[in-house]
Amino acid sequence: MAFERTLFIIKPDAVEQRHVGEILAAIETSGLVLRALRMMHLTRGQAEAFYAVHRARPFFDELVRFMTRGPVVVGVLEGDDAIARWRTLMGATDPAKAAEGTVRRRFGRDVGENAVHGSDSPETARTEVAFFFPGYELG
Ligand code: 3AN
Repeated sequence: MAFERTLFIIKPDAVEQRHVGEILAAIETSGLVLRALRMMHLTRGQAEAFYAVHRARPFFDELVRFMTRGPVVVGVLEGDDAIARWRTLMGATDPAKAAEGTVRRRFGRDVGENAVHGSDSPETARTEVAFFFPGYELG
């Protein structure tokens, strides 16, 4: 077991539908620790840069439009195996395939509007945390 930090995003669909509180409650109930939190409205440039690995995918434009259509909540979670634990709590990318009780099953609509994001590896987590919390002293 490794102590980790991971980045999460509560996406515009979940913010619009006022699920921020329930998602933060699910995080805290799971035992993961909230380490940083910020609400912001992504610019097109920020969304394109954040999702740069998906630039060649057919859904890239749709993804950028979606992620910039309203405010998001971004934050850092920490704990033992935080990356895998948050991904388990999020559920599968497609909410219809996500396990019962997961955040995407509860609040997601489809593979695009799926309520939340989570880093997928320690390297990605470091890059993504630095992207939204540059120079932030996480201790
Ligand atoms: P995950 O977020 O579960 O790691 P990825 O890395 O496959 O999933 O996809 C990154 C993001 O791109 C997803 N969270 C989703 O919002 C979006 N996405 C993935 N597939 C599609 C698709 N077919 N159409 C629209 N958006 C998609």
